[in-house]
Amino acid sequence: MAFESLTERLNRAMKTITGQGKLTESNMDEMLREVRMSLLEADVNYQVVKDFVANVKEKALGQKVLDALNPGQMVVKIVKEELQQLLGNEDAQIHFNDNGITNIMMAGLQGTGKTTAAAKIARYLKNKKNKKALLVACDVIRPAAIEQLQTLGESIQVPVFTLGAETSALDTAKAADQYAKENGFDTVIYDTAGRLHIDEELMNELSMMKDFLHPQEILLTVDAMTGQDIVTVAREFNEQLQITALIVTKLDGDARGGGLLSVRSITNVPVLFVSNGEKVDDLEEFHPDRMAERILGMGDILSLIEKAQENMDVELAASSMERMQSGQFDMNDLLSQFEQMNRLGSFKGILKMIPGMNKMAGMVDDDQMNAQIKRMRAIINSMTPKERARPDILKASRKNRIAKGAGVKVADVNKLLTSFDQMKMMSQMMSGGMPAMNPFGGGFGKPGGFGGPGGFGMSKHSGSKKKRKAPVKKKKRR
Ligand SMILES: Nc1nc2c(ncn2[C@@H]2O[C@H](COP(=O)(O)OP(=O)(O)O)[C@@H](O)[C@H]2O)c(=O)[nH]1
Ligand SMILES: [Mg+2]
Repeated sequence: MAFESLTERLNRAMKTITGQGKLTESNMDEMLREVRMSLLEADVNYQVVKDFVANVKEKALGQKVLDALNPGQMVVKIVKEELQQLLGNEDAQIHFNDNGITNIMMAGLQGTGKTTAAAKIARYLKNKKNKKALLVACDVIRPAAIEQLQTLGESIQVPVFTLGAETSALDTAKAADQYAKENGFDTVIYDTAGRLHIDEELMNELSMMKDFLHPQEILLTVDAMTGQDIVTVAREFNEQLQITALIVTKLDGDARGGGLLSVRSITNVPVLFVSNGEKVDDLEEFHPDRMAERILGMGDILSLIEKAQENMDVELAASSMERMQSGQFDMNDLLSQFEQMNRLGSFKGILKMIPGMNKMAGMVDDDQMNAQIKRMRAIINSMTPKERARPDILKASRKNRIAKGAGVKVADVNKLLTSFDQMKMMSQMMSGGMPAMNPFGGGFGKPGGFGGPGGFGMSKHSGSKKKRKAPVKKKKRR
């Protein structure tokens, strides 16, 4: 995931100051030096870093901050606000045409993710904005691109218009425009061809399409992995085409993130979406405030909730949660939780969105986790309905049978049963309520962290008004 080391370094930088009772120019300078290094190492543009640090310093040395009760936390807040400013401050929105069809034109270099993003946006418009969307295949340079778009269109059930690779992009666009009008489409997304580098031919083709379509949006896809090149590419495309917004792709890779952090302030073009995977639902609306918090390791619980609402069966999750808290949780619930989790994407990604869990995320190996979950699912699937409902009846012979059925060792079955017991116990403790977690406070296992005094599920100051359940005696099983 992008920003991993930036987050860690920024956190370290700010720890130097949050612990200090008094803010002085010297400990401030030390922190800012660290912040500056972190950003440069993340490949953020030099001038952007310079301005950023100067702004933070100016604000932090302001009288109010120095006199504040906890100046360290005030500085963290200032850094967050400056980061947010850098990322654009306001959420960008798609401009819809009030008096007719909204035309959206994709642009970008080859391989940056135009075709994939076109389909993702079509899906987003259809599901979230109730649009009747049409995809148009105007990449006639690479014949496979038409097929790629058709396959994607099929998977999201959005029609794809094409005249084949023999017709020029402009003629295809003209015909598609006519077709959209005749068939009641309200939003049309034009996929276009890319090149390895910006060249005149490409720009001419795109300009002609633009002149004909008068698109409400020209969306440029840029690849996060290319770092500061994003800025160069965006600037050139913007000069020649006046792009309206950016889609930063491949944030799921190990990009350092500098491109995303620099591009807005240098080109003044807002980021509309970020893409973090190859699947059609791996697209996120870009919110500068949430991204700033994510970069600072504060998590992004709002985006996580939205993702959950979109991908999970919320009712099912709620009822399983209820069963968990009332101690009725069984293997069927566990199985359905695994399935729901699966739909939320990578574990690393999920953990990162939870405040305070950033460090944990760094330790998680997604492949290993997936293999483990697959094993656990196979074990549960080998149980009879009765065994799933009452795992406490599992004795040696049943365990043997299940292990065989799932192709695992008996030890794996035992491991699952132990985890299940632990989950059950945890859930009963958690029903006492979750305290607010401080991103700069303790981590897992530390005081104030998970399981420690004042931590996750055990806090006396959790602020939850829910009644605490009496601890349930653990049943003996084996
Ligand atoms: N990991 C990852 N891969 C992506 C993302 N977006 C696109 N891709 C992949 O990048 C490759 C190029 O994408 P494509 O849409 O064909 O790029 P185009 O040449 O600009 O149309 C394909 O293999 C996509 O699956 C993303 O956000 N994350
Ligand atoms: Mg393409």
